[in-house]
Amino acid sequence: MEADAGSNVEERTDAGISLDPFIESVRQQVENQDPLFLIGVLVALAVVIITCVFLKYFLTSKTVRSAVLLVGLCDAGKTLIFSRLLSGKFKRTQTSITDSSGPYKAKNDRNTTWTLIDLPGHDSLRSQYLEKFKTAARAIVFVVDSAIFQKEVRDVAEFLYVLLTDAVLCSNAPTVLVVCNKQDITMAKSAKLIQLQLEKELNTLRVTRSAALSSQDGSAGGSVYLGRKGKNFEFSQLPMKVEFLECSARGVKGEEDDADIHSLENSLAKL
Ligand SMILES: Nc1nc2c(ncn2[C@@H]2O[C@H](COP(=O)(O)OP(=O)(O)O)[C@@H](O)[C@H]2O)c(=O)[nH]1
Ligand SMILES: [Mg+2]
Repeated sequence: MEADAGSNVEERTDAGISLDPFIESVRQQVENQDPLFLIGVLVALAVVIITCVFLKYFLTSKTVRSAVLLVGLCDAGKTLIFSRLLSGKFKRTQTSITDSSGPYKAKNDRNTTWTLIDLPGHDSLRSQYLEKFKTAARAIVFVVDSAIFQKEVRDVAEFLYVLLTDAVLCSNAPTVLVVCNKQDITMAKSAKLIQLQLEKELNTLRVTRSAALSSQDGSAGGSVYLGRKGKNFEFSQLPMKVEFLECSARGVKGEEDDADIHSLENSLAKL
């Protein structure tokens, strides 16, 4: 028994040496300090590093993110904001089942043009469209119906949670503009109040979600922890900039009136 074990060890060390003739020759050459060989190694290293830098540069510069996504629950006012931004007109909208897009000229000196994309808000279609456009997102306009926010706060927070913990969105960090729409309605909640309530709701959601995740054999599905561990959640802890704005896509005096979406236009001009 003991003899067997001994011969096993010998075989292993034998194999170890005979498997590494290359490493052995490298070691010998380094010891002999063959200058040509050292120069060769340095040149090879330099080539590899330069190639990596170039590859990274080309890959990132190719994907110029120029899409502005309009997302939010059904009836928040996405489609109306979409047509207001593009044409300034009021349009009677229908529930959108597919995405529509158009070029939007930002109101700044740089004459930047973003591709505005109106995503359908329906539950079943949401994730599918999000997957399609998230890599191109320069900014995300998250539209909230401020008039019935109290009733929808849970759903709004759940949708926002999906966006804010998405691995791709966290690494690209597009600006998130939370538009508190329908401010023309008297019952509408202010942007400040909506922000505070969402922070509270996301704080609880984060606890239940991460508990659910850890019970699923650790397969987190590429999603990122929301905010800082061990601290109450605040939007300022996120990798992306989150801004809260008040808007009324309808306009104070009804359908014929100009919309009050200046705060949104200003933020889009600064992207
Ligand atoms: N009072 C008021 N109604 C709005 C406002 N924005 C949108 N709406 C109305 O809300 C409804 C849903 O709007 P829509 O753009 O279709 O929402 P979407 O489902 O998010 O695309 C429509 O009847 C709009 O006229 C707003 O700022 N104020
Ligand atoms: Mg719509």
